[in-house]
Amino acid sequence: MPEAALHLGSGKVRELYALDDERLLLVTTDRISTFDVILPTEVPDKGRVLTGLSAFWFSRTRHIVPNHLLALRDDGRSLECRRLEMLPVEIVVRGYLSGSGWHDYRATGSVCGHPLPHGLRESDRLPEPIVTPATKAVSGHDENIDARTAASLVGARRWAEAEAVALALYRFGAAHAESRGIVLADTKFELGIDRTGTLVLGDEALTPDSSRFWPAAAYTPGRPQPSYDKQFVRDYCESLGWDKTAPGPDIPAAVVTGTRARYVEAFELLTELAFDDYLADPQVVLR
Ligand code: PZK
Repeated sequence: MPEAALHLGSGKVRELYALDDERLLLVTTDRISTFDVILPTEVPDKGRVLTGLSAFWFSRTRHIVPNHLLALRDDGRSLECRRLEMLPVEIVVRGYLSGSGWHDYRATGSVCGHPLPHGLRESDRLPEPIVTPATKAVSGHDENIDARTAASLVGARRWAEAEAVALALYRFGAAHAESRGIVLADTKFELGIDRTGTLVLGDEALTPDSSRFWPAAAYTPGRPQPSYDKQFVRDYCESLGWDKTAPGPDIPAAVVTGTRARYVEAFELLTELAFDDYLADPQVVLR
């Protein structure tokens, strides 16, 4: 990052900088979190896998919605982005019943105001994908809200537009992933508005950090599914009997290597590119 850039904020995994009044730099690190805790051990190339996947999807979904990507830097882990006015809601699309969706369904039979059929099991495919908005609560944990509440936060017309865009993005991503042996169970989008008032896709898109990717070959409803990327890390952490509060444990080299391989495998399946080609020329994902 040669030029002066003002650090705007840190996520668990990403760093955000201002380049100027109109441009941001979104840097994805090799940090990994599990059970909501950042671990002390990094996974080499994880940042470049996530950045490359995001850039890949941005380039292939422009027919659905414009996005904030201006440039992919040659480090492979940094995106120059247009600065947007971000909507104050996260937009999750769920095609399968998992995580907080499964939790809410078990308690109420509904998810974010969507009544669902009786008798669904954990990880079951839904009859149709549903849009489940959430707000960032002060606790740092997202809080599911219903469409009425989302519409009151962004306006009814804007909410209708955001819902339609998010559904179309999910359907596109899920169909592509399915053809490559990956179930896209759910995914989170962050949308913003540009200076002309146009709705624009921001943040990262359709990555394993913003989505649940499940290996299709192992899909078995009725229980939680193994995660495509983080399962080795989760299994190792579970084997320690760690209480899931910070600081997390160091991760052994073999678990790191296996996890890196899973990220690279997801990248290669979804992009149909060799990861080495991406390292040699990051722009390859945009073509
Ligand atoms: C924006 N975040 C999340 C927080 C991170 C990321 N295009 C944009 N315009 C204006 N703001 C944002 C974006 C994007 N993307 C994203 N916060 C603001 C965030 C902390 C670290 F890397």
